[in-house]
Amino acid sequence: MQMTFRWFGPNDPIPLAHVRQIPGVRGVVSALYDVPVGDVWPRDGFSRLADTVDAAGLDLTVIESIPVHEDIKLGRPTRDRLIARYCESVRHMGEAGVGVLCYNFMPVFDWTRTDLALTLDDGSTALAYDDNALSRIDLTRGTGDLPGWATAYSAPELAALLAAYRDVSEERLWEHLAYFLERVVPAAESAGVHMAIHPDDPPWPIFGLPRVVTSGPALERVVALVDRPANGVTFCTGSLGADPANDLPAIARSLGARGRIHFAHCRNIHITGRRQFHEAPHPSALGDVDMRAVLMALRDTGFRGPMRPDHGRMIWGERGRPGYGLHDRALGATYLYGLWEGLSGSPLAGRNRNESVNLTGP
Ligand code: DNO
Repeated sequence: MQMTFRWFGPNDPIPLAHVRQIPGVRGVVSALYDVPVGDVWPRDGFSRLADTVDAAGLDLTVIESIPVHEDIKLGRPTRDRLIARYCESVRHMGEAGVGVLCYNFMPVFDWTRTDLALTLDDGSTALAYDDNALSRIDLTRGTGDLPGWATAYSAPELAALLAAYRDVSEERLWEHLAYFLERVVPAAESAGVHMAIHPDDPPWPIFGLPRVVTSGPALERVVALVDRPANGVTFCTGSLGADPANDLPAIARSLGARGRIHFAHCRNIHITGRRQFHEAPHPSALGDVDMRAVLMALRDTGFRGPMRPDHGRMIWGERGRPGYGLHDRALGATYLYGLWEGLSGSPLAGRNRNESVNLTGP
């Protein structure tokens, strides 16, 4: 296992120098933030990013994410050209030496929350979701700058997209995902890149849009669409864990045993009602995700990939990008690192990246 931390590039208020000081963190998860969706991500862009991260004493380990253009998810005729460009981007990241790509196949919206700063009992604030509150959001006004919505659409653009998805049933969306993977996975394989689909967050349809990557069986179906090691998943405890029907350790064991977990996002959540939850501190006892059981499953199945603490709360008066402050994520990283060390039964080697490391333990 390699502990990593997400960094939003030079505009991230958290400097890499601070990331470097988090105990155990050696890798960075990042992306190019200035490439329009659908364009090729240039090789030199990846190399520059890798050099910046390297200069800070860290490794660029994961690209999260190269967004999948809506035309691909909609199965429009333009998809062939867009998929060819996607393959080129994947080749470029491989050439720059980055081996894991986290991406998602959620129509229109990426991760979605209805409250960015719910105050918890201890005075910290956390991201929260409530299906009733979602139903009160008026999409006729566009997406505005609401949380998690990587692309902000104008009201007419959004209306057109939502209308286009009315013809896309869940089965159609599966077909479009298969079409995409049949073309991208071979390119990834030859570029030395592992594809790691991120589960839908939350794991149910929102705004009447189909969402299919929501459960263990769905993830099994994804990896079977193109049955190659390069076609794997991001195991996200917070996304999958929002549905109490998902048995996280069992899902991790099944996919992990076949070497299909290429990246782990670890985050705890507390379920407060039907389709209602808020994010919680990382330790098992403080939410509904049994983090210890999940990490045990990953460890038992020989997980060697990158892991990152996913969202954190805002604590100690920190202000910043919702879910992506420094303090609580750093605490999460340290907790996860210690938990892994405890489960491994021996100290984790590697004080810095130049020393030999054996993070999988005995
Ligand atoms: C949220 C993230 C997601 C993730 C994408 C991957 O914080 O986990 O936005 O990056 O869904 O494509």
